[in-house]
Amino acid sequence: MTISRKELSWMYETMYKSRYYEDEMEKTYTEGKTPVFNIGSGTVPGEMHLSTGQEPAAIGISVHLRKDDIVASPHRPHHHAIAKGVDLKRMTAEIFGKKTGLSKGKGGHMHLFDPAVHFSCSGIVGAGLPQAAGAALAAKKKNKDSVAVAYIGEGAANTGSFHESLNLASLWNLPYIVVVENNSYGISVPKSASTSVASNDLRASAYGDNVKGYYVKDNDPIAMYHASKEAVERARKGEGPSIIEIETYRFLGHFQGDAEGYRPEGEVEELREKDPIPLFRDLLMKDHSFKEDELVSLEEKAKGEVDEAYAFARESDYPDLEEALDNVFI
Ligand SMILES: Cc1ncc(C[n+]2csc(CCOP(=O)(O)OP(=O)(O)O)c2C)c(N)n1
Ligand SMILES: [Mg+2]
Repeated sequence: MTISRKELSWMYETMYKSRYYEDEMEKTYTEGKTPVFNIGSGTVPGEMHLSTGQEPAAIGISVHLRKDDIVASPHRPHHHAIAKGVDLKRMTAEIFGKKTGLSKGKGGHMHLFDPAVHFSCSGIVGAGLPQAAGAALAAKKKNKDSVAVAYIGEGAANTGSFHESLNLASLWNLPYIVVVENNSYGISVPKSASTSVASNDLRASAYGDNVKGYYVKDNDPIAMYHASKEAVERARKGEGPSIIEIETYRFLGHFQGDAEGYRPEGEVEELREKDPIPLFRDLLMKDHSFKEDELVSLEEKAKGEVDEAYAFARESDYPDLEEALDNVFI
């Protein structure tokens, strides 16, 4: 099964865009928070969970998704949002707390919501699982062939909502896909200390014959493409839910400011040697006849879009004090 040149271009450009976005966010986040770290101050107030290194998980499935497919993402959402086509300017403004943001600056980085592309995320671990299952049920009841994807971390696979959602998704044969990003840690807890199975795709067999499990190793965007293609096609044809676990790498801390005392020495350096973006770039040149200037122009396009989004967020106004209690539950 070959991947078209158009798909490969999109995958490279989107992975690059996501990485450049996160690199910019990493720098921007420290503005106004030094010399004494105050989480509520600076250009980007609040907690920050970056997805640097985890790009293949989002890009490998999103290449198969349509605008009307539904995505529910957790607290580490930027790569998923970028891959789903969330409005980058309004997303960045939201993260900066500006009034031009997706939710007028009141949601922040863990609560991005863009109904135009059916994207949402939540800071509550496991919350997206039943939400996406509900969206899958709605699609089925409306006789649409759209699919719903819940992205979770491997830590969230041990929450009750994983079991409840997959049980009903199987029983009702929903177009539902759970992507488990195994980045080896839930905050500081290694997977080996939290999870009884070797990988979460093995749990598929617990929910019935219509649930299929896929395991993607080595943070490989091409393997993620193939597993996801099959899972999305199965879901669209009404053949049932899937669980895809991808072995991925978190290059940074759980959150920005994490001292990472739980990491074995040299781990991050080792992971960075397997950075999926330069590896994918080399592969495109070696096996798919991409030329250097073609890749540079995709990179420039991606950077331009991200730079524009950050400029838009910086130039936007903060909400007025009088708006503080509008559109919130009190
Ligand atoms: C219901 C709930 N419990 C606990 C937390 C605190 N918390 C935030 S992230 C996290 C760990 C998540 O680990 P994982 O699912 O592997 O995702 P990762 O951070 O590795 O992407 C926890 C326990 C929370 N936000 N929500
Ligand atoms: Mg994790």
